[in-house]
Amino acid sequence: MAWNKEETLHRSEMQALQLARLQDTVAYVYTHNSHYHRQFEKLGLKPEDIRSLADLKLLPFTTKQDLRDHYPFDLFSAPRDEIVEYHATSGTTGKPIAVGYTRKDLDVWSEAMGRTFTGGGIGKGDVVQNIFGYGLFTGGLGAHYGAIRVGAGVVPISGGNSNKQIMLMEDFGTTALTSTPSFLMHLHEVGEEMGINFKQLKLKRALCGAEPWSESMRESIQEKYGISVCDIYGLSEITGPGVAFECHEERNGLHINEDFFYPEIIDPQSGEILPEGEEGELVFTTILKFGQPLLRYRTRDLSRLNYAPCSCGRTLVRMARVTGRSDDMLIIRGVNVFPSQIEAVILKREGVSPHYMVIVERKGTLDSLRVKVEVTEEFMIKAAADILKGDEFDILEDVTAVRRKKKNLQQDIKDIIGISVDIDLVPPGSIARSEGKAKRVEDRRPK
Ligand code: DLL
Repeated sequence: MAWNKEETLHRSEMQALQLARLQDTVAYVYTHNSHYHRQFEKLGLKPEDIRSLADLKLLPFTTKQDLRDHYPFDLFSAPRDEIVEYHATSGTTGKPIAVGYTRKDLDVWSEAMGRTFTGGGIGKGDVVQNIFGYGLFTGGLGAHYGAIRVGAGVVPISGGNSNKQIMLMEDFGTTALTSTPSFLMHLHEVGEEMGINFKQLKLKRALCGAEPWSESMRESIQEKYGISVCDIYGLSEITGPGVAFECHEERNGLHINEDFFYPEIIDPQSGEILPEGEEGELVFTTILKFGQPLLRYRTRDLSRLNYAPCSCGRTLVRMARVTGRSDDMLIIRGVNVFPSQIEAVILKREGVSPHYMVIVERKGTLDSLRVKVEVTEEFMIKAAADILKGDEFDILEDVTAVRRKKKNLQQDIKDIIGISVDIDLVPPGSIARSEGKAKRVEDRRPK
């Protein structure tokens, strides 16, 4: 059963609603945001030119770079005093991307998440242990609002702290989990070591998302916990979680809340709109958003659309599980990381060169990052001279210098990307040079 009647509209009713909202949005950003106003002028476009949904293709794309260039608030359309909540996410270099919500935006977000919880079979009477991080990340608060909207009881434990997670599951009688899939895999491992049999707890369901994952990982989590798991998708720029969700009845594609977020699939190279069913880059236009509405936002996520109504009764268009990205963004334990952020730190440091490699590995069930960086000739000469001076004390000094350099780099990178990395300092020239585009990432995670 759907949460809201908009989820089951006839296609023609949905399209009428979408067009009305799109036209309002276009008029609103044209009059309220100078970036979009300028873009319209450049294209010789007026809001009245958008007469049908097909006219969407006349509108300019918005990219992560646009958000970065207008950091923090220049893409907001609402006045600052109407913004009641802020979040932020990784940009491609040092600065994050900021997003802001008006009261009405929070209401729409909660509604989108209410549908997501209902789709996942979670509602009144459930105890939801919300493992998504609270803070600037949208996962924690987004899931929190959704749980409250459907009348479930929410335990706002946030991420980490495996022992306490397990204790609360037992003591509070948790029935539903909201988490990144990788953390649930990890938590199970910890629980097993403690002799916990998760199947004897009251757990029934989970909503997982915020990172790419596979059908086999779903099966594994379901089997380990004895629960049913739905995939949920979203991104901060559009709203956070709640852009699309699977229904527990079918679990065959994610229903997009398309009366709030209008989807298109484009060819990532040419920008052309692709026909239904073809894989390409997902693009969203927010059609009921006031703080920071975005036109044709390029998500870089690869997926497909399916307009056939679902046997669950919902008519919302479905997107296929996200299979990858058309850029180099990595998602490590739910945290978005761009190699360029790491590069920005390396370029600022003395003693290391811009030759580096980011290695993604899976240790046990958790993903980890290792950064291999070449030190400079000068650093080597200085280190060698220290060693050649001969006595043990100098060698120790040198070891300390290397250790200090590693530690500083580690801290700087953590400050920017938010997670710890291992650093390998290697001699100049030891990282393979490529002839074309430099290969900066080696993803050793099992597929
Ligand atoms: O990850 C919002 C979210 C929170 C979604 C909790 C689901 C659950 P960001 O941090 O802005 O927002 O990261 C957005 O994460 O563009 C995708 O690349 C990826 N992503 C999110 N959900 C999924 C998913 C949140 N179910 C970026 N499958 C997106 C694959 C996902 N990738």
